[in-house]
Amino acid sequence: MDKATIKSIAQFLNSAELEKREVVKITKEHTDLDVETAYEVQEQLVLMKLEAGNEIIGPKMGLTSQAKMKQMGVEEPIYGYVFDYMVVNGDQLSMSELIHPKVEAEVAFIMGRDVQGPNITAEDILAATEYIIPALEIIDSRYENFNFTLPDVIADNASSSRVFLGTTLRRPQELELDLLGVTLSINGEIRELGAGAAILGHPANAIAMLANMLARKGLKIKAGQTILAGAITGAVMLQAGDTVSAKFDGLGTIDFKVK
Ligand code: 0L1
Ligand code: MG
Repeated sequence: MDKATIKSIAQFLNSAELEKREVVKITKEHTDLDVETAYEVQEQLVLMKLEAGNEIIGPKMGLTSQAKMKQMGVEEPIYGYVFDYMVVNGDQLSMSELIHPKVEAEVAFIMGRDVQGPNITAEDILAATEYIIPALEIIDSRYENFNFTLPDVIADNASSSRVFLGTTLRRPQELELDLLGVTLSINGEIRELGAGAAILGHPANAIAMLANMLARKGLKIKAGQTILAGAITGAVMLQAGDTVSAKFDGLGTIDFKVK
């Protein structure tokens, strides 16, 4: 695929996000879009957002659960980027800014040091992490009915849309992250629950994998970045009027209302 086509797909997906418009998956027309090219589209999309004055909070990992990987028929998770405008301040999610959002409970790593792959392990990540915080990710695929292939979702910045970051900070050594229990309730009813091990056996494994995937592109994890490790729970579709509450063992709660 030539550079101009890659840029035009990135522009198309960026406009769909900005105009809150769902679109047909890219691979319907561009049947030759493979994973490598999809990351090139994502790079262009990221560049467009940076040129528009947005800042990267950190990369994020997606498709880190066995269930999601099986569903997509893939063996490797994917990554995308969370930008400053995606971080919600306060406790309200505005439906009018989004297409068809879903919420999933995650943990985020606040990095104290740069981490340069390859050959990074979970131990390296834990040693380089300053704090762990709870997070709720709002994924909002730009594709109709979340209907996409792996290259489509990579090109679409791994469905990144919004994130609520919790205020409880814990040192990684204070937690057993694989045993971290989480419940996700909507309107007072527990809809999803899970433990940190849902993320590749241990959330630090996902961040290590991220460092090694970024290294293939000559990139690294940077000190100060806040990185979503992947979903501990399944993703739940949101409706205006919903009240969302997530409880994280030892990491407090995150509550918000969908307006
Ligand atoms: O953060 C994620 O795991 C999202 C990956 C994309 C899959 C989806 O939109 O469901
Ligand atoms: Mg996620």
